[in-house]
Amino acid sequence: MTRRQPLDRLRRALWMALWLVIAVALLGAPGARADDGYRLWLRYDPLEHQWRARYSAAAAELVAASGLSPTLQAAQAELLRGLTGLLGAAPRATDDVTQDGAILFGTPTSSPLVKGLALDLRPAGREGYLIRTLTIHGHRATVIAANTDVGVLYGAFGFLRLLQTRAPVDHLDIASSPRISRRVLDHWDNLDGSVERGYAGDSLWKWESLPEYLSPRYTDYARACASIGINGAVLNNVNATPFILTPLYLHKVAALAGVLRPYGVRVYLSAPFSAPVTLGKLKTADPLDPHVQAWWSAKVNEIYREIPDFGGFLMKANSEGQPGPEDYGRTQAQGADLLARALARHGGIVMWRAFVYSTGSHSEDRARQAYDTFKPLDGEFADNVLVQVKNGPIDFQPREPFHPLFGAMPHTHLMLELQVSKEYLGQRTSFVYLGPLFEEALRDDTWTRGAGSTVARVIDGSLYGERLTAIAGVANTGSSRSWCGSIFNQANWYAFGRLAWDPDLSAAEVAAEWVKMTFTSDRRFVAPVVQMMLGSREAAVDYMTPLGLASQMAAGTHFGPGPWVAPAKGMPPDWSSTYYSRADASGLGFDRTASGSNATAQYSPRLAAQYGNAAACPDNLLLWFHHLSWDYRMRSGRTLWDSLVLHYGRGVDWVRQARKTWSKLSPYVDSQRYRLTADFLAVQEKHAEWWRNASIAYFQSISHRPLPAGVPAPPDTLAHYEAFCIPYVEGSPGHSPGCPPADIPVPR
Ligand code: GCW
Repeated sequence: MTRRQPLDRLRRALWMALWLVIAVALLGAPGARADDGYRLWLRYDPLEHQWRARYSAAAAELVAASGLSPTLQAAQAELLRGLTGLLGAAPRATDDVTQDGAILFGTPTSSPLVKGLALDLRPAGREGYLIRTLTIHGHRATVIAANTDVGVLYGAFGFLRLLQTRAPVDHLDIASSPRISRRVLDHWDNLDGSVERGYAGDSLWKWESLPEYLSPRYTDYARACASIGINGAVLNNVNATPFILTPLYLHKVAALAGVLRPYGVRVYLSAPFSAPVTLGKLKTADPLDPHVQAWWSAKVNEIYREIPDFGGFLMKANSEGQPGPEDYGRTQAQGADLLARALARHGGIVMWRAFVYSTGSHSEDRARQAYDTFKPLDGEFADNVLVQVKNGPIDFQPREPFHPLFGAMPHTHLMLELQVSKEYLGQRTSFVYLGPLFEEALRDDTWTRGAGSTVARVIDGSLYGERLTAIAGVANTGSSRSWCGSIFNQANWYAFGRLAWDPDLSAAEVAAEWVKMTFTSDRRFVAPVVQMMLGSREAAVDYMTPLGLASQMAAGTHFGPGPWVAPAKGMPPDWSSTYYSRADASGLGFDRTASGSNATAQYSPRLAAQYGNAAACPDNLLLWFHHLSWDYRMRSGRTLWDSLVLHYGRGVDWVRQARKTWSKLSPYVDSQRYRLTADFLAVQEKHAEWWRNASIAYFQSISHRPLPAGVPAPPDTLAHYEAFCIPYVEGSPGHSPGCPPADIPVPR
């Protein structure tokens, strides 16, 4: 025994301690790491050991032909990046299958190996893909094949998703293709860098530094879109300025189009209908005027010289002060036709919004207006026009019935517009997963051709045999590091893309996918978080606008309650809350039955009968269609008043419970994303309480009914809630109209 032994032991112990520290730092609890959410669901962090071992055998080499197109290069880069990250080692790059576990990707045109397989690629269609496990040269290979390069790119993302969600990949036989051909994000981004109803910072597009500077964010945006199959982006706000059509901006647009193109994302623009006057210096923008027609035609030709695959225009006309064909006594169809003709020879399309309502008339029911305007025009829209219809007849409320135009225009291409950005659902901070709302909107049955005439089947073209099909989501992206202002808002972007690709997916499966890709596949995290996500939208309905109420938000900002907002001088009555609630001594709700506005008659006879009869109308749409006495007996046996009050409380309770659930989940998530979500849930609890208290205080001042036993009274007076307001809200330009300029009470 020498004297060195104790020293060696000490040295060994020190080394071990050091290794332990390094190991903990590298592999340690996720809570120790910080993550700003920038990578969205495309994180590609190393999988758990057992999954890495399992998948590595299927990802030994990546086989690529030479001379790949930019799109196939993007697919290759994504596969390399994903596999290297998830599995901890890069697959060998080869040009032939040389061992088991090869991944071969391509089209029959791009890859002789894929061609040699003589696969039946018909199920892949124009944009879809096959993923199959096959034997090539005696080796087991995964083949990602498609008819088009973009199909391969979608297939690459599809394959990575299998790994990210820990699905078996040993015997794959997948065929996937999108049901809807145009899957578009509508950016309400202004050229000054602000975003209308944007709650995630400034615009993604940095116009001032384009076309020279192409931010890496543009590429990451395109990757994210491609990963969920989004293939179009309207770059600017529907409340458009003509500048977007100037040569200066068209250069910039072309530069962005160049970045998005390899990822299959086409660029579209919004344009003001009056552009021939404001930009072209013509005397009129009348769609029947030959000079106007020539102006648009020349402008469109100019656009296609810059952007050969330009998608077309999204138009908001004669809506909320925007110019339109009605200014010249022309119909919406004549307006759309003007642009459609200019675009047709280039293969471009027009997405013509049905969000049209004339302001000012007191007697009209706003919910009827789009139908009344558009239904008579069925069959008059050109073949390259889609009428873009919001999911509900008013405006992206927490809950609305489906828009009666769906199913009502069999000779018109109809597309669906959803709002991803949560203007009326708590904006940046509230934890509200929109999957259930989108699912509901798609699955609603219009009954126009018997059972199963769902909105999804109207817009995917299967009900009326249309070829031009589309769906749009108002984007929730911005310059915020997390893209969407919060981690959980990312799920809404994801869900929009996934449901646009396949409207039959369920909100639950999409949520589970997203959670696994974004956080972890640990069941102890996935199960409670998916459950939270699935309950979150109904909770928001409960504490904001239960039982079919709508548009009770603060004026202008749409953040926070404002049920007392009455028609203001110079403002259209339907920009108030009382117009919608119709709360009075006799009861609550908007009578849209035959005895009221008769909006129920815009639905198929079966639904008209159901909605028109309070006893048959679903509870969650009751006050949308009926004005009922405060003492009306609900199916539950409770009075309407008691029921209303309990819904508000239920919403608040949900948020409290969600906070508790989340507080136990810190071991499974990095500290930064954990904290942000926890803090935002705290904001939401306050927000929900504010909604509950203000709404109960207001409606009680009209119902004069006592609160149900055991329900706490709002802590403040109605006057307090009415006076409290938030003067500035992200995404809402200017000072909130509901706020007095001075003497603003301090928030509690
Ligand atoms: O929901 C309303 C919004 C407006 C928006 C409009 C629309 C872009 O409050 O900000 O304008 O809808 O959809 O055109």
